[in-house]
Formats: sequence, C-alpha cells, structure tokens
Amino acid sequence: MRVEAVELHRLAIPLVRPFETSFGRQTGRVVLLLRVRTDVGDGWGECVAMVDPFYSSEFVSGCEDVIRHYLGPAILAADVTAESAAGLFSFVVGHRMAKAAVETALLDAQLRAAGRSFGSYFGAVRDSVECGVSVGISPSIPQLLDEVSGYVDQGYRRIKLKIKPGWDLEPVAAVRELLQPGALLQVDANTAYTLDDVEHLRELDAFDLLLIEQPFVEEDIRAHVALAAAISTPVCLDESIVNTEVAIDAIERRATSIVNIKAGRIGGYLEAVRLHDACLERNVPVWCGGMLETGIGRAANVALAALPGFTLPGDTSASDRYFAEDLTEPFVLRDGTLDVPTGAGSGVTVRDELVAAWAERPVEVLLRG
Ligand code: OSB
Ligand code: MG
Repeated sequence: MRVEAVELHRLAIPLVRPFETSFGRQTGRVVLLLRVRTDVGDGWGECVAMVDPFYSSEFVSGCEDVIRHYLGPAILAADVTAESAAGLFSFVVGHRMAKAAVETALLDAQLRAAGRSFGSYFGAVRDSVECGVSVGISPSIPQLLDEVSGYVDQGYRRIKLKIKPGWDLEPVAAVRELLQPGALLQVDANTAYTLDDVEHLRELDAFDLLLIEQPFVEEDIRAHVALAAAISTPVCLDESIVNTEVAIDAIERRATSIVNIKAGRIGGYLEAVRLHDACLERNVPVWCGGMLETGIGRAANVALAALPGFTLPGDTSASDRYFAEDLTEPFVLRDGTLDVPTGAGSGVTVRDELVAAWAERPVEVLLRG
C-alpha cells in the first residue's frame, strides 16, 4: 500500500458523566484520530492515549509528536501494510499507543479495500460479545449504587469498580449487597496500592470478586506475585502488560492469572491477537479492556473480543455509557451484548461533521515526499 497522506485530528468530546479513577478525574475525552489516505482508499485509527500521562507514560501530545516526526514520515516514505508496520516502527522505542493507532488506520484501509472485516481478519468466533461496565469512583456510596443500578437495569453482564485507598471495602461491600447472587463483580486499582496493603487487600476476598486489576505499579511484577500468593481473589494485570513476552513472563511467574488485553497499550491489534493466542495456549482467560474509545476504537475492540479466548465480559460498553453522540453509528447494548461489526475494515462509518465539530485545532496533514 502506498500512503499519500496522514491526517492528525485532535478532538475534545464531552463525557456523559465524569469518570474518576485512582489517577484522576475526567469530564471529557481528548482523542487523537488518524486518517491515512492511501492508493487503495482511506482508513481510520483511534489513539487510546489520554490527555495526561497518568495511566501510562504516553499522552495525546506525545503521540501527536511521535506520529508527526517519526511514524508518519516512516509510512509516507515506503510501501507499507499493517503487517509490516511494527517492523517499520521498531526504530522508535516504546510509544505503543501511537504505533497502535497508525497500524490500525493502515489495517482499516487495507481491509476495506479487500472487503474483509476486522472480526474475520482477527479470527472472531462470535457475532456478538458480552459487555461489562467500568464504574468510576463516586462522590458517595448512594450515588455509586444509583449508577450501578442503572447499568444493571441496562443489562450489563459484569460490573467493575474503580478502587483506591479509602474507597475500596465499603463501596465493594455495598455493591455486592446490591447485586443479584452470583453477579460478576471485579475491581481495578490502577496501581494505587503498595505491598504494605496486602493484609488490607486480603479483605476483598470476602466479596467473591472475579479479579483485582493492577493493584501495584506497572514495573513491579514481583509485588503482584506476592499478592497473588497471599489472597484468593485472582490478580489481573493491565498497565504491566506492554507486550506478549512480558505477559508470558508475568503468567509463568504467577503474577497474573487473567489478562486484560488492550490493543492500544501493546502496540496494536496484531500484537493483541498474538497475546490472545499465547494466553489461550496457556489456558489463561482474557478480556478486552477499554480506554473510553469512540466508535472507531470500539469497533476494533468488539471485533477482538469475539476471539475464542475472550471468555470474560469486556470493558466494551455501549456508546451511550460514554458519549451523548458517538463519532460513528452508535454501539447499542442488546441483552448485555454488542454486535460485532460485519462491514469491511472496522465496519463503522466516521461522521465527518462530528469530527469537524469537536476538533480542538485544525486538522494537521502530513504529505508524501
Ligand atoms: O484501567 O481499565 C482502565 C479507562 C481509561 C484508562 C484506564 C482504564 C479505563 C477504564 C474504562 O477502566 C474502560 C472503558 O470503559 O473504556
Ligand atoms: Mg485497568
């Protein structure tokens, strides 16, 4: 494929409700979108980086810069395919979220041209996926219960509560009490704890949680090994999993018995399929994480979540959990599931008028030559 132009679109989209985690509170999503214009047609990619480097070291402006100065020029200088992108980008260390966005745009262009869907290309075995919902830290327990009840009524198949020191046992107990017996419940600490908290975290064992996600800093695999040995709640890594090899190492060391797969965090969907395959081979259940994506990123996540190893509901919630209006046709929850798009490429159509309306700055275009 020959790439003629790379467009960088930086948008700001309001969220329907603030989203608070142990690392901060967001009222909107600043999102970097890429459109590649190629000799076989256009493709879109969404970058999962947040506006601040609080979830990972990557952030929107950093990704813009890496694409502007390195990844964009690289795909404009040589013939490229989604399959050759990772190799072409290997001269840049890290910056996986930026790389993932570019690779996904290339894949979208290439599969649209071939008339093939992301789901078919990834190896999807289902035409719809079970959905969970990630619930932010709330100003109070009654407000949390209100929000959770709303999601339960909508049909979400699993609740994930964001926790941090001072907001853990009490909200988890209250939500467990609210839910039907056997309902799926899990927690996500986004690195807010330390090994000094092991005795405290052990108290979560009383609530029959599916898993606790990323209690400790991303580099500290050893601390997760120690926690996993000390509590009965399964430990699941998110931030720590930066590629397939790191995941295999964490699995073999028993730091993680379940893996949260986010294609953006590990450099793209091709790597996500590799990671899925490695986990499936080892009988390690996986689920599809989310980063408050618009319909562009969500379409690809839902296709990924249709692979056989994704046996737990993902953070693949409906468009209306995030946005009053989505950038594509909305993803609508039906009996707790979302349909896997079947059209070519991502299978969704980007609403150019919304891309223009939510632009934070004029589109930046990188040209060949
Ligand atoms: O840790 O999974 C996370 C959102 C932004 C950054 C990190 C995380 C999240 C979520 C929301 O939990 C998942 C979603 O609904 O997209
Ligand atoms: Mg997480």
